[in-house]
Amino acid sequence: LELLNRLRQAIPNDELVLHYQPKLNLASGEIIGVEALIRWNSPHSGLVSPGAFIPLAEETGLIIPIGEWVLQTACRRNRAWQDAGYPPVVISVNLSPRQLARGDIVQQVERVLAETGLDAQWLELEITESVMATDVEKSFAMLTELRAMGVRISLDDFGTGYSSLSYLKRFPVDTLKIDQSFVRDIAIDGNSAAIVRAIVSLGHNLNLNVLAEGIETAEQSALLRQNGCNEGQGYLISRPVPEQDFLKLLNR
Ligand code: G
Ligand code: G
Ligand code: NA
Ligand code: MN
Repeated sequence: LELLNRLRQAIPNDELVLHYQPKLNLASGEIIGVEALIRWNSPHSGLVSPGAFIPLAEETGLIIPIGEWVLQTACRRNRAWQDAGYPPVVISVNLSPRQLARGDIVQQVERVLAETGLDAQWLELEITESVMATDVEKSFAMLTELRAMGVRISLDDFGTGYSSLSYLKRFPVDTLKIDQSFVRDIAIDGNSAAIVRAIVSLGHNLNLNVLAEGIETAEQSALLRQNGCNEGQGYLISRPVPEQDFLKLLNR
């Protein structure tokens, strides 16, 4: 309860921050995008990772104002980088199922893009497979509208959820993010390697981008490229870092 009260104050007290993790074209080394990941700079406990407060925020509904803050901030910063002359990148924002369940995400995204002046093509929303399985018709309609606006959609943690492939066939999605559990074991476990290969060919055959997350070693990166996966993210390239550190990477 005390944690909850402190978390409620986090937005008005300006204690939330975004860190940024680049996404790379593995072949060229070029930064093609960046994922915004929230942290809570709490005067009480220091820099708190989202794993420690996002579940509470989801339970209590605080994820709604927090999620809106993340969307606003990510779009505003990305527009500021473009205005400052940095090479343009797509910024990805994680959406909780609850933010979609509320039903006004399309209007919220429209408003934030208008307020920040960011073109829709530079925003991507990361959703998990569970979103596709809950209230399918409503999710389908909202994602279709977002995509019609030019916003991209990626499926996070792909391969770990419960969704059937029939959802994938009809859902408006641009990118599959191969879950890091498969990437972690790709060099040591034949089954993980086989699953990665299957996701890559499934995605490409459906005309989707496929990105591997959680790349920690050069060997994993090489194996991914050998298996046709050309986009990646992970500690090998960069941890999620504060804005100024990300901009140094973007400038290189
Ligand atoms: O680095 P990492 O500790 O950043 O993130 C831990 C978890 O928190 C991940 O599952 C990530 O998707 C989630 N997360 C990070 N930032 C956000 C955010 O802005 N919104 C939501 N809903 N989840 C986030
Ligand atoms: O659920 P989502 O995929 O958004 O969560 C991303 C999480 O994975 C974040 O906590 C982020 O810090 C973490 N992460 C990103 N790259 C790596 C990596 O290379 N290795 C590990 N172990 N975690 C990573
Ligand atoms: Na994510
Ligand atoms: Mn993920």
